[in-house]
Amino acid sequence: MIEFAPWPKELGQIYRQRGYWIGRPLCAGIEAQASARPEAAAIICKGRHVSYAELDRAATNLAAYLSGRGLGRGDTALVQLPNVAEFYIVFLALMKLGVAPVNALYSHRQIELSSYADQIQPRLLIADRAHSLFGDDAFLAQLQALIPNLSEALFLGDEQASRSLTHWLSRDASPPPGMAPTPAHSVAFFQLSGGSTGTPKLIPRTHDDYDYSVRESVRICGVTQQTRFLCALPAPHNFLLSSPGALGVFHAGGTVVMADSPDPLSCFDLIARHSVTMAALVPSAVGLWIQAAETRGAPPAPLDHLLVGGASFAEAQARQVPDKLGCRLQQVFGMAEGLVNYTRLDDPEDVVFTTQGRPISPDDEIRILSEDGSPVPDGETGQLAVRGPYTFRGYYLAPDQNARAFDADGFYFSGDLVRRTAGGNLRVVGRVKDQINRGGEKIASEEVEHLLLRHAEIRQVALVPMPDAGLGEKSCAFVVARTNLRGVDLRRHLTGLGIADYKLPDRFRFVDDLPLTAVGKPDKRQLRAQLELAEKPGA
Ligand code: J2J
Repeated sequence: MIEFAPWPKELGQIYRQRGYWIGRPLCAGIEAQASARPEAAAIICKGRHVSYAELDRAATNLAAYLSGRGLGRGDTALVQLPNVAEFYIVFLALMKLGVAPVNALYSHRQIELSSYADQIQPRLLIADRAHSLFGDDAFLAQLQALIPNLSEALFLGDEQASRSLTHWLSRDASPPPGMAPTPAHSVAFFQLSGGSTGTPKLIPRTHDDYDYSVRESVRICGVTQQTRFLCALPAPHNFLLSSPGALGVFHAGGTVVMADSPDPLSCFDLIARHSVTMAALVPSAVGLWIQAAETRGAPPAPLDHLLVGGASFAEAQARQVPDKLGCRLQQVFGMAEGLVNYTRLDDPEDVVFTTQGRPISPDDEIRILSEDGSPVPDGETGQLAVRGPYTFRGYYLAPDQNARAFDADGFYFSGDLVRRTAGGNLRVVGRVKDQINRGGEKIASEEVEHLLLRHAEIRQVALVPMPDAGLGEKSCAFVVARTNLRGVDLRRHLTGLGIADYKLPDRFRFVDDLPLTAVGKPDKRQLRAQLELAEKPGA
């Protein structure tokens, strides 16, 4: 069994009694649809329709192959696929087998993948030959040198049948004999943390807890068999997977329509072509859609429901959604660690436009705390702490980080600053975590700073958010260098180490020294203030 920090027994009992944890593995919902409505379309990907029966069949084929190779319950896998149907087929196959994957983002590169692999010690890698890291086997060999366990590798687009993912998905095989259902209280997969630490942390999610968040999201977002959901952000992201995401759509028997990116022109075309009814976007993409709607007209009519979350959403922009995009708005404030809040479909306009909603579960226990740890009254700002039936209890193998992120009662501190309205809805007003939210993509400042400090000529560095009209925030690195350096040298340094592009600082500022706090750390508040001042019109 994969190790994880469990919920206390008494709480687990309550969550079962109240029908939250129903002992169902994450593959069960899709399997039920495959028997009830085999011909219904589960996925539309680049014009290709994949029915529920085909989805289930292909996943079973892969599970059977992998089982024959000795993989099974308790093993782990590193998966990196783009937004294609195979992403869900692989996920379902691994859920059937009881193999827990990390689903890396397609933008991740050597640093991220090596770190994930190092943490989970996978036996299996599934990746894409079209990705720059996997055009040949050099990086695979590096991973294998790091992870002696890594014995199996399958690739989308491999020419050799034995290593081709497509080959094993399409080769008819019977379900592996003796494949007992995976215990639902075990780890189903690892979700990615946005993080605020030097190495990207992993979040073990159990079948029980994740399935509950998906089922409730389906109910709260009104997902049905008729739903056609546009997945235009990275498929592994928690928002797109479970809020209500593709798993929610599969649970309800609807259809997921895959897009490569939230680019409005291609998305509007997909909406028209496949009668998409629901989409999920980050605020920066909503901005692009509104601009496109102003010049070319609103998205096609079937779209009637837009979920927006992942980053701060300005009220003024929220108010534009119904008029400009011709659809209902539902705000989502969630996190891969667990807690998800939604505005409800029958909420008054004011709640929908000015808040990020309220928790999924009556047993999501929320505390909003002042700096001294005492609860703040409604309407006042404090740090969000939470525990509940689908909020994790610890990062994977990260005792030091866990000691900081949780209190003695098992409440997780998300690092968000929130206010609760009198009606019980939350407003996200800021954050205390050392993170940059670049259009919904999270950057842990410390991770980038550590990598920059590997440059011999850098003495000190501080990465801070700077306001950006399009993305909400971009990143700026303040650098104290020993010699004359240019931004391009440092970008090259980082790209050479192999980090995802979105983590590359958007701007470098070379300074003689950094302002320090009383305890001698870089004073990021002051640095942010400098940037905010510089961005003000007329400054
Ligand atoms: C402000 N900040 C927000 C919002 C998330 C659904 C939706 C989003 C995520 C997600 C998710 C925000 N307004 N509406 O997992 O299931 C910031 C907060 C939060 C962090 C979590 C889901 N919605 N945020 O964004 O794990 O700072 O999950 O703690 O990527 O995003 O990031 P992540």
